[in-house]
Order: sequence, then C-alpha cells, then structure tokens
Amino acid sequence: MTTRGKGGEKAERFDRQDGALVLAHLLFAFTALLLGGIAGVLQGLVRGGLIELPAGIGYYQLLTAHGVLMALIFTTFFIIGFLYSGMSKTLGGKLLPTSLRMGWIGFVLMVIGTVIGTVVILLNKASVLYTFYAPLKASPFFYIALALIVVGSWVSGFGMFYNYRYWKKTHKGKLSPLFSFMAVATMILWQIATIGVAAEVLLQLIPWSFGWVETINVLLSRTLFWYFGHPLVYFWLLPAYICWYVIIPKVIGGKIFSDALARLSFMLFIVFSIPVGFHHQLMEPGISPFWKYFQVVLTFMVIVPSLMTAFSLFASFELYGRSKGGKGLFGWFKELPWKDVRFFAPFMGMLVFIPAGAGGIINASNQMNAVVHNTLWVTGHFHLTVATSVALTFFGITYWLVPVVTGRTLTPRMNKWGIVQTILWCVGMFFMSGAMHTVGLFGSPRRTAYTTYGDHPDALSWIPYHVAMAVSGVLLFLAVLIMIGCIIGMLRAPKGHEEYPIGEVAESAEPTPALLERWSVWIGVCIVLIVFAYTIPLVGMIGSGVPGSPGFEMW
Ligand code: HAS
Ligand code: CU
Repeated sequence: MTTRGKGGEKAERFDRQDGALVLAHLLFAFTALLLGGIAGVLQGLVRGGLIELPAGIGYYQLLTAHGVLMALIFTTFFIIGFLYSGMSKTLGGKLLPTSLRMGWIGFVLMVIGTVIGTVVILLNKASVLYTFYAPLKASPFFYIALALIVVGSWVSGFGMFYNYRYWKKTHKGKLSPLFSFMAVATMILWQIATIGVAAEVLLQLIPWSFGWVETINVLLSRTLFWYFGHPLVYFWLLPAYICWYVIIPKVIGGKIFSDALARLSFMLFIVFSIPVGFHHQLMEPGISPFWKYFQVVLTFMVIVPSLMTAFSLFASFELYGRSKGGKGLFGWFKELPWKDVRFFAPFMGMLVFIPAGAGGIINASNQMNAVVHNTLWVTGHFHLTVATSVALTFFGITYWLVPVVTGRTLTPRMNKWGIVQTILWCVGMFFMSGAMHTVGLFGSPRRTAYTTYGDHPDALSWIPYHVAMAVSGVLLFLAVLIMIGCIIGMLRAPKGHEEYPIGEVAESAEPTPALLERWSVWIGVCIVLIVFAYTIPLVGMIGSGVPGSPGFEMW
C-alpha cells in the first residue's frame, strides 16, 4: 500500500464538523443498503420458487422496498455525502457555515421522508415499485415522503451551489477545483431533472391519491417520470465518474489526463441527459414516432461523453503505467495497484461498464427495444450499470472516505476484506445479470412474481435462470454483509491520517478554456433542447381528450 499518504506526505485532518455531516450520510446510506439487500435476497428466492413468504408479506412489497431503498435512498444519501466531502476538501478544507447548515437541513428532511416512505411500504400501502407508475395507487403518504426526499436534496444542492459561488467570488478569474466543478454539475443536473418528478408528485399523484380528483392522466405521469428517470441514472453515474476522473489517478499515483476533457464531458451530460426520457417509452402509444426518434438521437448524443470518459481513463492508466516502465501495447496494465481496494473496486466498476453501456445502446435502438422492453433483460442492464459499475465505485470510495472523515486508518486486513467483497460482488453480479439478460431474451418478463403460467413449457424453461438469479442474490447479500462489517471495522480502526485522494492534472495537458466554466451557456442549451423535445408532446398529452384512469391497488 505504497500509494497511501502515510509516512512521507502527511495528510491533513478532515474538518470535524464537515466529517460528521458526511459520515451521517454514509451511515444512513449503508443502512438503506442493508435493508434493501434483505428485501432483495428474499424477493429473489421467491421469484426462483425456492421459498414462500410468511406473514402476508408480498413479493411486490419486497420488490418495492428493494428498489426504493437501493436505487433511490442508498444512492442519493451516498452521493450527497460524497459530494459534500469533496467540496469541503477542495474549497479550502472547510464548508461555509451556511452550506453546512443546509447540508444538515437537507439530510433531516430526507431522513424524515425515507422513514415515512419505508413505514408505508412495510405496512403494504405502497407496493407500486420504485417507478411508482400510475394507475397503481399508493397511500398519499408515500408520495409525500418522496416529495420530502426531493425537497431535502434540493436544500443540500443549494448548500453546495452557495459554497461554490462564494469560492468563485473570492477567487476571481481562477478555475474552480475539478471535484467541486463536477459536484456542482451533478447537482445542477439533479435540480433540472427533479422538476419533472416534483410536478408529477405534487400536481398529479398527491391530489389523486387523496381522492381530491378521481382520475389521472397516465401517459402524462409516465412522461414526467421519465423526464426525471433518465437523468436520474446519470445522477448516479456522475459521482462514479468523479471518482474515476479525479480520485483514481491519485490512488494509482498518476495524473489526470486532461482537465478540459473532463469538464467538457460533464457539461455534455448536462446538455444531453435530460431530453431523452422517451427512450423508456418507445413501446408506449400516444407519443408520435417523430418525437421518439428525436429523443433517441439525443440519447445517442449522450453516449459521447461516456466514450470520452473511457478514452480519458485509458489515457490516465497508460500514462501512469508507462511512467513506471510498462512496455508494449498493454505492458502498463500490470503496473496498476491491483491489491489496493481503493483502486480495485472502482476499476471493476469501469470494466463492467463496457458491456453495461453496450446493453444501453441496444435498449435505445427502437427495433431492439421491442425485443427487450419489459423483460428481465432490462433488469439485467441496470444491475450492471447502477448495481455494479456505480455501486462498486461507491464501495471503493467508502473504503477510504470513512477512515478520512473519522480520522482512522484503512488497515491492511480491512483492505483485504474489501478485495474479497469486490470479487464476491463481481461473481454474484456476473451470474445474476448474465441470467437476467439471457432469460430476458427468451421473453421472461420483469416485475413478475413466481409463476409457471399453467406449466407452459416456455415458462418452465425460464425457471433454472430464475434459480441462478436467486443463488447469486445470496452471494450478493453476503457481500453486503461484508461491506457493513468493514464499515463497522473501519469505525473502530486505529486512529490515523488517511489521505483524501485528489488527483492533479498532467503537465502536458492543454489549459482549460474558460467557456467550460460558463454555466449559463450550457444550462441555456440544455433548456432549449428540453423545451424543443418536450413542449409539443406534453401539450398533446394534456389536451388529448383521452379519459383519465382511476387508481388501482393490485396487491
Ligand atoms: Fe440505461 C433502462 C439506455 C446507461 C440505468 N437504464 C435503464 C433502467 C435503469 C438504467 C435503472 O434506451 C431501467 C429503468 C426502469 O426501471 O424501467 N442506458 C441506456 C443508454 C446508456 C445507459 C443508451 N442506464 C445507464 C446507466 C445507468 C442506467 C449509466 C445507471 C447508472 N437504459 C437505456 C434504455 C432503457 C434503459 C433505452 C429502457 C429500456 C426499456 O425498454 O425499459 C448509456 O449512457 C451508456 C453509455 C456507456 C458507454 C460505456 C463507456 C465505458 C466506460 C468504461 C471505460 C472502462 C475502462 C476500463 C477505461 C458507451 C466509460 C478499461 C480497462 C480494461 C482493461 C479494458
Ligand atoms: Cu434512460
């Protein structure tokens, strides 16, 4: 573990108050991961036909708890905690008191929302899955809980913007630190995206579930959801990219390939990642093919910044490996610090993102979407993207961030457990998502409990894959337990100074053009594209004259 900032360069102590805010977010996130993991393993066993649930617990109830706690709660808490930590680190070693306070207010609002939402799900009043599609109708308190979480995240986001603006004002003409720039970009994306879900929840779902209005415009609600739902996946991805761009070069002892390229890719995400929601609605009636086509074109545009990221990462690795004397086309490969979990876990995330991204491109292609839509293939896709690429990166971050904010050390023993946990996660996800992708192509639907469809031979041939999913779910649950064990271990590790790894830009890189910090330009282009891609379809939906739907409780 030579690259760690022990000995030679002495790491600065992370600010105590800021550390408490970050730690609170991380601990809450991992509690959600544990609960979501319990729901996940049980639901996998049910679907595989291996167990039956006691005490009236329902499959869809568990599926909702799993999706909400993992995809929405774990990620949001982790991300906000991580972004605050990097703002504190790179904007002068301490958050402004106002920003810190806003971070806490946001945290408390989100905690209240999460607790209410979880209770409502456990009471079986909201088995509507993590996408809460109408006309499935949950208790109004479920939607109120969602609103609180969104509002809490806004307050936290504004806390970050406030700190960033202060820094820009007091450092006139200077380029902002890359981490903080990326954190702000991520939260801007989030603010713009959540307007859609906030409108859906406040204007449609809450009045309807309270019974103030009888019916709901289903197509409109799904469209508002996916206006949010696609950028949501980039809200998960961009913090992982921050780690790949900014943290990993430092962990391996190398340099960031290009500051300008990194900033450009984040700006392109702001521009292109929102007006693309229709790629989740390609099979839906009521949207004209032109607008679907237009949004698919933009979907293919948003692949570009990911390809730029792949290029940039390869370049960083190669620069480093060659500086260590790696020869030939791939000689640099073996110079990387494979035994350091801070590198290994995110690296496995990157590796998995290659097939995961390829799957996304398949999904976005209209004719192929007809084959995979609503099958387990899609579930396989997001277990590779968010549950492997993103989750493994977040785990990798946790292994140094918890020691940093608590003033403790990542012991070699914990590091070894981290490697074991990463391998277990990769093996579990390989089999789980492999089985999902394959059986999805055979037609096995997603969001469906155990059934043999009256012993239909096709459905029977799917069952071995569902069993494979259940068994790999058990492996993944073990990995969750190891992760939780490691966090507890790190909280009790010997005191010390772990370094917060922030990479530096390679000397050979070109200077960054100032245009890349001109937020108004990029947000302006983003708004123009959103208005163009959504206005006519939304007007059509609102004035369509199609009668609304009453609510249904199918569980
Ligand atoms: Fe997706 C459905 C299209 C990316 C998550 N996606 C979902 C759902 C989720 C999700 C949760 O067009 C399900 C929603 C639901 O419940 O219904 N997705 C895409 C496309 C991309 C994409 C085009 N998705 C993601 C990411 C996610 C995510 C990221 C989470 C984090 N997705 C779709 C579509 C659907 C969909 C349709 C709807 C399907 C349906 O019918 O319902 C792209 O952004 C992907 C671009 C990525 C790449 C890969 C770049 C590779 C990199 C790694 C480099 C590695 C290195 C290491 C350097 C082009 C950056 C190398 C080292 C070596 C040694 C080799
Ligand atoms: Cu999408």
